[in-house]
Amino acid sequence: MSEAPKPVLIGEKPDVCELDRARLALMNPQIIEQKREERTFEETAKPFIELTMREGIETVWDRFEMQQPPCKFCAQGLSCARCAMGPCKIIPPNRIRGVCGADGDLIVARNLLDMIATGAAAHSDHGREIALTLYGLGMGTVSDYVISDPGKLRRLAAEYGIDTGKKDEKEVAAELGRSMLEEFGTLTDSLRLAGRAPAATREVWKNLGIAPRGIDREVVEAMHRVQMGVAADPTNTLVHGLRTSLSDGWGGSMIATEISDVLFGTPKPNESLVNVGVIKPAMVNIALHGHNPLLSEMIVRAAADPAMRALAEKHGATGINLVGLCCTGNELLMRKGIPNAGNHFNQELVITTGALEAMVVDYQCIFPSLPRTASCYHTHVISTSPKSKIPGSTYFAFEPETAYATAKAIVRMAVENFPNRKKDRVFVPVEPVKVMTGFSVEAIQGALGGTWKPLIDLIAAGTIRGAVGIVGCNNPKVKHDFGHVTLSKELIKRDILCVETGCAAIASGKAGLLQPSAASLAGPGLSGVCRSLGIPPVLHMGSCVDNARILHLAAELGNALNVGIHRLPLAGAAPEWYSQKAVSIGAYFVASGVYTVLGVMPKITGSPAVVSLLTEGLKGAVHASFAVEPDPLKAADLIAAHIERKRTELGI
Ligand code: XCC
Ligand code: SF4
Repeated sequence: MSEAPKPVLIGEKPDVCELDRARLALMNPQIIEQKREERTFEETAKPFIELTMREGIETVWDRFEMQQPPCKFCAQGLSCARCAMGPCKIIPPNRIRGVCGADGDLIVARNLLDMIATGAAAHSDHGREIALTLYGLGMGTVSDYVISDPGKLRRLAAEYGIDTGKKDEKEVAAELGRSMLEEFGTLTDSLRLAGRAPAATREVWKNLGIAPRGIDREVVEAMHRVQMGVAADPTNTLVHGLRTSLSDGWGGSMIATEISDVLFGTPKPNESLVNVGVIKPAMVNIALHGHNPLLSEMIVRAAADPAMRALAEKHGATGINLVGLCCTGNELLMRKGIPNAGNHFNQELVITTGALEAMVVDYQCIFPSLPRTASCYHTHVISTSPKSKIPGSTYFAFEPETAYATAKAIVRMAVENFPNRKKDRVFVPVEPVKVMTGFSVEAIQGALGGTWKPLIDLIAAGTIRGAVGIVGCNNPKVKHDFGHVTLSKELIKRDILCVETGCAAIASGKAGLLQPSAASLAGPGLSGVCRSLGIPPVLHMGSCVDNARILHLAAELGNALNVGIHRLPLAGAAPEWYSQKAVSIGAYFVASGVYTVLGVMPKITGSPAVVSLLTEGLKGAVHASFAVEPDPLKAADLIAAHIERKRTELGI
């Protein structure tokens, strides 16, 4: 047995001193009450937000206030700091070009392409790590993971044209892993899973020249184009943005989703609990935050080890309680029914329970200031990705080859932290909410009896008017969860089925919309369908890479009807998006033919030309466009009107 993996402290442990906190603490109960109501729509988050204000524990909302007012040129996308001749800002009437000669339209377009490429890279690099693990498993260099869904492994291999006939599981895993990894830099100029899209949708891509040619290639080309002296035309620049996003949605993200199912199981409907109330004061609590299930699934296994349970008991705890956050939390919730402590803006609040022994993170959406927050308590922030070594955290290098040993060392560190808890600061005054999740494409089809016909019939009959993918984050520009919950409620009321992922899905969970009983909030058609199938009117389809499941579902419906995705009564929405990843998601929805409504204005208003391209011009190219509508009720109107238009065009 080799030695247990040793952690290192990254930089220094921060120590947020009493003085810092006293400076931030609010005294006036009226102001506290007012801010508490302004900051969140989630009732169960309010006591924690109130505590942070009383105790001067800095949160995302405080930092947002500190940043006000923002630079208005940057807010419009009119600033550029790409090269050393700048930084430049477009301030008419005199400063109308950057030093290089780029005008406002180009600067806005380049900035947007940069955002798409960043988001696509994040999703796809995550997908690469999953594919590498599958490959390693097949080749025998990785032994801590198993094939949990061998049927799906073989189905995917067949999709990749691999002859699986006499091959054993490992050989198939190696071949499929290699085929997928090759798609990151393929010479074939095509991606296999993009072949799932209906022929008419692929035809649109071909005609516009945006069929993705390789996963890394489109991102690299995007980076090339934003180098000074390459991109010069805003339209040409943004058309490549669409191509880049397609390489994420139908490439990197789809690989991440499909192979995570192969390794950890394809989700099936299951029940669990959400919100910060999932923290159990008598137990060792470990929060798993970030995105890649390679880490979180292994922690689940390590925490189930009887030796770890015994150690927890030795330290006076009744056991080990794992809870998820954000998207890795969604992965665990979907596949294992592991409770979820909340979405993006719950990440700091869960620390203020005073009962969190460790926050284990990999990457994406993790506030770099979490170690500061944790330093107000006994909580360890444990980072694990060489791509995201967070100053003030304890770092374990997590690799698939040594995954289990590392996961055990992490769990041990959390358990040994239990005695350091200050009992008088434990604060969990809320009860968790029940949720039903696990709606993979396979699970939805299964619930319908194995074919899409019942769903298509329901849509054709108008019992269900259409479906909307509600996705994305939290953003302090929107009251936490207000956009997600209000929009979801309004759409189900109009008999529009909601399929959700990411932080949007968790928001709906906290608001009780992921329970079969929420059918009572739906219109007469949708509620009847939900009651007969025993499902909620809002279906949780997973993490943000699992938006690939929404694409897959749309493709299945399009293929069943032999029409392009753009002809279906579907829409997308990202009411509280913040992340570059969300921009990539929005772009691949639109590029795939799905009208998408954003609740937060992207930084594009400095260019009327870019605004008009995205909201109008794209219709002529991909038969879909973006809209921006901060009011979720008005967004529901836009979406409902779009769905009705699509229905009329289809003659239903
Ligand atoms: Fe991040 Fe994925 Fe956004 Fe949530 S929804 S804030 S990207 S965790 Ni993905
Ligand atoms: Fe300025 Fe052009 Fe350099 Fe941007 S690329 S910083 S606009 S000179």
